[in-house]
Amino acid sequence: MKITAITIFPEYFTPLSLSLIGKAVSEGIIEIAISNLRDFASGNHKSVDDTPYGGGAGMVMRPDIWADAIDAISDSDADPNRIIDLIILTPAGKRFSQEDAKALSQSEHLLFAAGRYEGIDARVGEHYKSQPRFRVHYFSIGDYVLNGGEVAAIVMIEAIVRLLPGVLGNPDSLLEESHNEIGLLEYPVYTKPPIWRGLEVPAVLLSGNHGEIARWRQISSKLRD
Ligand code: 6GU
Repeated sequence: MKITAITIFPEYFTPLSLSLIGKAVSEGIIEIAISNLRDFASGNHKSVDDTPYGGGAGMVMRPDIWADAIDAISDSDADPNRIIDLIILTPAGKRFSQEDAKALSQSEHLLFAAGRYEGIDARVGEHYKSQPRFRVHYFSIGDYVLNGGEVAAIVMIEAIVRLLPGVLGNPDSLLEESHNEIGLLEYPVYTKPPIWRGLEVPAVLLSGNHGEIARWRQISSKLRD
């Protein structure tokens, strides 16, 4: 899977070289490229935004600069036939869910457009919707406002990449997650010591009775707040 992000703050994406995602990169399971939108701006100020038509506060990111950046990625794609899933991060987008992560984990090329300010000119998404090589998605990660799409893109990338074969150290973790219905949180977990600061591990977990343990976990995962 290829993952590209376009941003004016490439440094935001440095955590992707850590831990399991960094390992997935070095093992060739995924390839990550970060593109600096500013590289496609012109003039002394390299400005990427302008005032909104119709007035109002804040600035809007220019469609021409975004399209130059997106076209450069699509033109230089190692495989010119693969579909690009263009993901526009916006608090107005669809709330990103585990189901979306599963669907997007089938993609060959994810392109994250991380806007800042009041967002990206709406014609960018409209234009790429009419391009046969592109599928356009609008996603939000929750009902709060972030300063830009970068952190949201990282959240989505982590949720998607851990579903790819070979990324998780213990793939059984995925099986256990999928047994739990969506909205059902996992059960509380314990390890040694058996008594810590006066708090005991539930006795059933030390019983060795696998049926009882499974039942206890089922009930506890529903009760947890
Ligand atoms: Cl995708 N972008 C911004 N700016 N804020 C958000 C978000 C995205 N998702 C939740 N809040």
